[in-house]
Amino acid sequence: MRLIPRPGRPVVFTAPLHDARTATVIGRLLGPAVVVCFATGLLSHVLQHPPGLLVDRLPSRPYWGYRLTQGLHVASGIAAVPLLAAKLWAVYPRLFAWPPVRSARHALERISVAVLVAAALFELFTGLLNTFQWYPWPFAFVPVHHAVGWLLFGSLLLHVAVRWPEIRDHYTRRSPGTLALPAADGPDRRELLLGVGAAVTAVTLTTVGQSVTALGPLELFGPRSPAHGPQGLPVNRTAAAAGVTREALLDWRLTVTGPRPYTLTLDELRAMPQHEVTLPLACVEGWSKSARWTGVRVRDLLERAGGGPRAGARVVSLEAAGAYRVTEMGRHHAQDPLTLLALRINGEVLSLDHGHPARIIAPNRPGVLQTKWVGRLEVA
Ligand SMILES: Nc1nc2c(c(=O)[nH]1)N[C@H]1C(S)=C(S)[C@@H](COP(=O)(O)O)O[C@H]1N2
Ligand SMILES: [Mo]
Repeated sequence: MRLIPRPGRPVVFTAPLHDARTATVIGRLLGPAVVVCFATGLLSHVLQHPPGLLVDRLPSRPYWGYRLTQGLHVASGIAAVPLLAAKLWAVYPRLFAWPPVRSARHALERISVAVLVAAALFELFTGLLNTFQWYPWPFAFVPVHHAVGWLLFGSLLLHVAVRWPEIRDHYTRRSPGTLALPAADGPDRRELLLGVGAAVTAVTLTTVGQSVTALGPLELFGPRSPAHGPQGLPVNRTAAAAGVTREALLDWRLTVTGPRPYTLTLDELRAMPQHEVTLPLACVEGWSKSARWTGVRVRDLLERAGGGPRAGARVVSLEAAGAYRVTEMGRHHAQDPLTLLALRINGEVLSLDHGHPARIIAPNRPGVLQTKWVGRLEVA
């Protein structure tokens, strides 16, 4: 790249890699990554905070659905990091465009690009730190990450609309850049794109093992390797962090409320028909891991309390406080034969950190809703 500085004048960039074609080629990869990330993020948000009307409509199948979509959310976000870096590098000379504002339309366009860039940087930064459970900011992660996601998506749509002529020319190969610079497709750009491709492949392969078990051995940077943790599964919130102690569980009873409320001791629960399911725990933060769970079907517990065949449930944890102490379970999940109040994991009694004495495990459900240390089930 050649810089031609002139006193009192803007810097001029003449390298072909900073042309519209490079920006478009990278945008063609970055755009879909952002769209996949946005769509899967929105889905995750709806599953975690379903609007009242939706609770009973959320499907419990395919059982691996959330593992796939949340794995895609985190993987597309991670892949977008090198893509965004390359894109910003390709277009940053435009920051120095002269004159900085040519017209009202131009000013608006520059503002919209500023919003787009800021929102994209913010989403990737906060999302990435969230996968490490690191929150060095004064706001709540979930609502802000969600709101800025909409801002990012909206400004992306606007950007594509404004830039449509260049994008269309790129596809129809009538790009003025290509005509004016016949060498623009030379090794320069190819090398840049190969480099970007290699970076995307590297960050994906070294992190995706956190949700794709077969690629686990390649996982270097996934923040919480699914391979580690007691009983073959990582722990997100420990019993100590949740304030749940062994003493508090000494006279534990499961309370089930409904038309015919009852309570059960752990021995009574163990005496009920036990079922075994293999289901993944898929954390919103990107890791997931399958385990063998044994316990009592939630629908059997609800039915015994007088819940009909369409009953949903409310699950209440013993944990004193915390965003996920109480969760709603729609009827498709509550009635699914795979949904258990699990007492055992991989053949062992649940450890305290995994939710002893009883926890929820349900198909196609975010990890945050797989409530641990369950104390009460309510027919809803
Ligand atoms: N009561 C309660 N249950 C909870 C949580 C919690 O904070 N409190 N964390 C959830 C989250 S975020 C995840 S990913 C899973 C993790 O389960 P594990 O620690 O057994 O792997 O438990 C869920 N169950
Ligand atoms: Mo989680």
